[in-house]
Amino acid sequence: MDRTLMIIKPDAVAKHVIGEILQRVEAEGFIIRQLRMTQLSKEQAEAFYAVHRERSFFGELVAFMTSGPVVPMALERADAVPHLRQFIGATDSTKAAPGTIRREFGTDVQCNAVHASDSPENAAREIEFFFGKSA
Ligand code: 3AN
Repeated sequence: MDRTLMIIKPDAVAKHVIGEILQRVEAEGFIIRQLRMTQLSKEQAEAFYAVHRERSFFGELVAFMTSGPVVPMALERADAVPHLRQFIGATDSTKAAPGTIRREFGTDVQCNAVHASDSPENAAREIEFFFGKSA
């Protein structure tokens, strides 16, 4: 079994769809191993998204991710990283396939409801970021 990190972002938390998203994730066979609600500081959001530091949208991304609470979770499943990426859909919610979480619950390229790790290495780093080394 592999692990990945998913974050329910501030837009989806504000829309009160945490429960619906968790229901879909569990129905897809993911086991929730860790879960919490937290408010990211600017420093934490900048650290989490450090790989995007040079991107034009970095400031906006940090502002959005600190605009309200987020719900990070460690999920376990066979092929967890690629399976979750496929399941949530394309980055831009307007272009994500029908039925995917980003299409159903997101709005655009920034307010796209959820984050999912893009590699097993980043999944390990991101799970440690929110839940510590023992997770
Ligand atoms: P993904 O989350 O699908 O791996 P990335 O790694 O390209 O997408 O982008 C990281 C995050 O940055 C995305 N989840 C999205 O919220 C945000 N983002 C990407 N492109 C843009 C953009 N053009 N404008 C604003 N935010 C963006």
